[in-house]
Amino acid sequence: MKVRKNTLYTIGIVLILFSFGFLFLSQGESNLVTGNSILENAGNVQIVKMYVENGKYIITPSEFKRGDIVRIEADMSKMPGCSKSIVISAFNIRKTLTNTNNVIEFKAEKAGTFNIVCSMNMYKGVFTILEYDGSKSNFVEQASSGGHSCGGSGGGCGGCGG
Ligand SMILES: [Cu+2]
Repeated sequence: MKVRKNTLYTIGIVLILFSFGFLFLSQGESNLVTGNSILENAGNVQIVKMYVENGKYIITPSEFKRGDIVRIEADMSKMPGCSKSIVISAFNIRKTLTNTNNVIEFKAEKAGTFNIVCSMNMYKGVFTILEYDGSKSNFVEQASSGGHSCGGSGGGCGGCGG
């Protein structure tokens, strides 16, 4: 009788331990789900592809939604010369892309049409951030007048590759 009772206790304790184990496991899973919703709170991540063609930054898609996290991934095989040196002044971004660091991320915290240029203002492109409701803002950032233009008399930073 006494042995049987102990065996039952042992089985009981093992079962309880297992239950705790499962509780911890399921807790871990629900934490993962929580992690996802934290990302959602930070903003939807919009993946954007970018390369240079005829002296221009081609950005696909070129329209994002306000509040999104914009993640620009550059195709470095199509980023000639100083086009790698990116300036998005509206979002205080200055970054020189490399083969091992070809991503620019920022939060689309204001709506409008904005410029992306190379550090010498040679290569140019635009992108648009739509309002929260998907409508288009009237704001258009004025292009800087400085620097060279591609196809003109030529700049001193590696030329405008096609
Ligand atoms: Cu340049």
